[in-house]
Amino acid sequence: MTNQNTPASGRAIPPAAPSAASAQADAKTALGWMHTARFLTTAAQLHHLPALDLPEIAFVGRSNAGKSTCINTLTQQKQLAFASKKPGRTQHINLFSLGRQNVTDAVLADLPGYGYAAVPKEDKIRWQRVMANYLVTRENLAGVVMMCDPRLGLTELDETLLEVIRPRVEEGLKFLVLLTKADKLTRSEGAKALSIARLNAGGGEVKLFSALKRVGLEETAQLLWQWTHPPQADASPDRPDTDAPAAVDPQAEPPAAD
Ligand SMILES: Nc1nc2c(ncn2[C@@H]2O[C@H](COP(=O)(O)OP(=O)(O)OP(=O)(O)O)[C@@H](O)[C@H]2O)c(=O)[nH]1
Ligand SMILES: [Mg+2]
Repeated sequence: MTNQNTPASGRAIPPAAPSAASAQADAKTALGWMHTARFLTTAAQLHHLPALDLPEIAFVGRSNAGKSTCINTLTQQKQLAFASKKPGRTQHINLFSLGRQNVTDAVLADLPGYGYAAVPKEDKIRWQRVMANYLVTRENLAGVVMMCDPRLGLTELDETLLEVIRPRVEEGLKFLVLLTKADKLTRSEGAKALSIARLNAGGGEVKLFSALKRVGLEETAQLLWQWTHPPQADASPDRPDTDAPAAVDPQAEPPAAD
């Protein structure tokens, strides 16, 4: 992996000021943070969700797209979220806390998938309403990860969801499309799926992801860290941020003396 502190010349760039460093984490830090995930609560209805004052990241997408598997892979835990071959496995909103030493600093939300044909129509409509309400009203929602199987492309329900969250994205809600099960695509199919999804994602980020081959794992963990640890406006170089990962690159050569 390229190190952003070391340019091609091999000369080290001085570490960034702590305010910038607090939004960055190397892959190891980000994955370590994800691994702290633990079950918080489950809710069948929106009003059962606890009001939280912590950034929340929701995983949304069609049933069977791989949301629960993605959460298990990112958190490096086998059965934190329920994943199953049978679509419609996740039927509640499940929240997971993240943060070291039991100090929660962010929350992940595994949402039920939509578009599963075998679900009775009334249930489908009810869930679509719950989902839309969640995405519009959840005050601490900081980011949305939309999981999409590129072999199916963005479906009508995905498009509807994009419309629902568009106003919030314009106001700063973070948004990522993960093209799942990338292990089932050839390299050129993956590249094509990426460019199509980028056109449709309206400026949001798009990445390939495979739980099986661990594609996109580190970048996604780092992005979620960034979303939930924004730079602190009042941090200054003489007030070190003790939570920030060390901005020291062990491989960088010391700056040359002038
Ligand atoms: N090949 C492959 N299969 C995957 C991958 N991720 C998930 N799957 C499989 O896809 C199926 C559905 O995965 P889930 O994680 O349960 O999907 P979900 O989006 O949570 O589904 P719902 O809870 O029904 O909304 C399971 O059989 C997983 O093993 C992947 O990266 N590669
Ligand atoms: Mg699920």
